Amino acid sequence: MAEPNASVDRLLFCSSVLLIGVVCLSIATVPDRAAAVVDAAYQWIAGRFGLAYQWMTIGATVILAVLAFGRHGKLRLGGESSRPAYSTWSWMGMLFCAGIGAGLLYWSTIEWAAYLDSPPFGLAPNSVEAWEWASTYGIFHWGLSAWCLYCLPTVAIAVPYYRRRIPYLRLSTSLVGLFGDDVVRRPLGRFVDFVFIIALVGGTGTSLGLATPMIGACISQLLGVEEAFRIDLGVVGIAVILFAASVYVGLDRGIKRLSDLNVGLAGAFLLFVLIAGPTLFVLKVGTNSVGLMLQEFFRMNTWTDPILETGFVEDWSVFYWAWWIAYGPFMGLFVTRISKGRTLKQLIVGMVGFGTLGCAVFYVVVGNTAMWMDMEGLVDVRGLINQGQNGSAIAQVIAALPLDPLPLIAFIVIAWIFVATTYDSASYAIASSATRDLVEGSNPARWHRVFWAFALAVLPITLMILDDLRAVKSAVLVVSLPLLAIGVIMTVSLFRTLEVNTEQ
Ligand code: NM2
Repeated sequence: MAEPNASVDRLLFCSSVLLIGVVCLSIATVPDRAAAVVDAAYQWIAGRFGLAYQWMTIGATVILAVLAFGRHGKLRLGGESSRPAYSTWSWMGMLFCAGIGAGLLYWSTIEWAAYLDSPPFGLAPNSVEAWEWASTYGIFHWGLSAWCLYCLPTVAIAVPYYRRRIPYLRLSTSLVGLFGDDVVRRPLGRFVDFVFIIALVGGTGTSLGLATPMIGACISQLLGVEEAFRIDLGVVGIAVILFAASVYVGLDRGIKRLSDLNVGLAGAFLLFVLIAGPTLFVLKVGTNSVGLMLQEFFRMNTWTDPILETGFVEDWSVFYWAWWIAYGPFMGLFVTRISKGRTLKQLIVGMVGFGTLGCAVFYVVVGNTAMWMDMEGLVDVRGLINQGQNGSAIAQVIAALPLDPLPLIAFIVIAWIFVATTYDSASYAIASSATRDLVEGSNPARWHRVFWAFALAVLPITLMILDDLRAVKSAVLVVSLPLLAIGVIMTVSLFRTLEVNTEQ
């Protein structure tokens, strides 16, 4: 139920809507110039700030390890006597589905193929090492370090929210340790919340910008028709209806149910692919990749490619870290909302552990099956990727599974639900941030939640007009940049809050 006095924060609402409108209109009216600008922005940010993204990731991992296993690990959110509101299973499902969208389906199927021609560490393209690393690097990009980028803002928001009983669930809540409880109302706090909204619009823009052509290609494959922009528009339309309905219904009835369904369907799909596909090959390559990743974990985190400068780090690791960072505060708000009653250690270990595991399973099962199909000459995945036909590559891999067209139909449905479960919680989080005086346990107005569900679809549609993967990837790089600075301030603030609370 919406609080009677929970009114929309007009300044935040209008400035965000205005900025999104101006950006989308500019892209739509001069797409060629926009594509060039966006490309230049990517190069500039990745080139100059790439190292900062890498350090942010390393820093988040170290800090979370200290917090989980240090003396603060026992701190219980919501007070000693509070108990978790959701079962661990639902909690994990909800947080996984919120933070992971169809991007996982997209990249887990084809990321390895993109790495073969330009492998990491200066390895020879298509060499044995290049193949082994190709199926490993994706697991890293969706692994422990990445989940720490989700978990740090969660802890930074959850601790002051529950310990200091800050009545607002916003990114600016994380700053109260340094700037006082009323920072959420002051210009600094409102600016931070504005950055949050824009970051999330950009982050989700990349997600739907990738997912739509993928689902569109799967539908074309299913119906045996040419890929077309109108199919993609239909795909977005159905996705919007799904997540608008879910966020309209609300957190427990809509978002939770859809997440539970999503986990069940995705689990069944993975099991099917594992059994129906080349099981032994998948397990062997998977085991090999996990070992390689564990052994080279520090190397991957700190590899800056200073001598060869192949561009691998900027094109992939930095892009991914930026994408995770853009989603980070949103995950922070959402997971804070559902984590009352859990200790910090449970929160950190559960979120990072389960998230890493869930993503790794996708990469191992789906990615290695696709790799096997390419090796056996069943689907020319690498050829299609080199021609930029990523969506068709994914559709053909799924269509080549036994019992066609059932897996393809299941894949389309799962992809849609994955999109919906990310976007419904994203709309919810933005609406919460742009609402004044939203007290603990209450919800932003329905029309407001649904408005954001629709607004979130505008940028991806515009990006699709550009039809350029670089442009889609650039959205996250641009929007996540200010979050690097906010991330540092937020962390210092977190430690202040923890110290003060321990002294009391
Ligand atoms: N992350 C997890 O589409 C998606 O999967 C959304 C992407 C940030 C790389 C999340």
